Amino acid sequence: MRQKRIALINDITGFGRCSIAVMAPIVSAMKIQAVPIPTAILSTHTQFPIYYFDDYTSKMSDYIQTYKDLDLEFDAIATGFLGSKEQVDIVIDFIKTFKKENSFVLVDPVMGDHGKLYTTYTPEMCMKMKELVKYADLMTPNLTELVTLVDKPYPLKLPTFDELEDMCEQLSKQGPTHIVVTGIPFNDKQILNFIYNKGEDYQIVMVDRIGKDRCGTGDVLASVIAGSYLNGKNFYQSVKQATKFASKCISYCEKIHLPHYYGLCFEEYLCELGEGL
Ligand code: PXL
Repeated sequence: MRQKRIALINDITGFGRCSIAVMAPIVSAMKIQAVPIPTAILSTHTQFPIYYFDDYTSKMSDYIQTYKDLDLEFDAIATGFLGSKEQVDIVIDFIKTFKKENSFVLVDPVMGDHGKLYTTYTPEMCMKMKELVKYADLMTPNLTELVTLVDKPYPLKLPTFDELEDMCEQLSKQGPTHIVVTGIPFNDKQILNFIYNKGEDYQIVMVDRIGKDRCGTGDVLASVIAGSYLNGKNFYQSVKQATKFASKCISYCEKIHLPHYYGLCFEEYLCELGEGL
């Protein structure tokens, strides 16, 4: 017997609480071994006015080769921020090598937010991201990422549930069985998370809107979902746990007036993630 193990293919960012710096402690708290595979190394994330960005593309294949030589096994693979279009091919090769019958792939298509793509995101990267979708079992796009992946413009008003379902169905036809569209602004007081499970009715998880949007929320959600799903919960339960945990962290950030781009103070509640496992 061994512990569950997840490969985290994502960037390492020093300050700002995103990606591996968030995902590794969160899944570890859920008693899962985290194996970081860096895509880039940044001093702060790209929402800061300045950041140092070291693209890791040219090193990734050698880094991964040792895992191939060691015949390592992973129960899950979670991908996030990718620093170049070549990385998508490296990630696809990783999935082809390491995904086993009982393992799953979670793709968080970190591309943009609020209707805009991140500055590091080129049109070629968008095209490549569509290739990665084919290998996903679970996906956690926000609305900006969902519309980009299904070639729709960012909507001027809140899409209807039927429209969301149609877009998810279109995305699901390319790969993922389970999709949660995270952080959709529903009204002044609430945020909608729209869950699509292939062949089933959609589900909704509403959460209170607490202050303004915070960078890194998607990373916290994706890690709790990955950890919870790997620990045997179903997708809905995993999303529920993730949104509840993120809300708690966001409330704390508001309480201490943390700047919105400093990420979520997940450390405050990390121990609670291991309870009841
Ligand atoms: O939280 C998503 C994210 C991850 N990694 C980097 C980012 C961002 C969002 O801006 O800049 C480097």
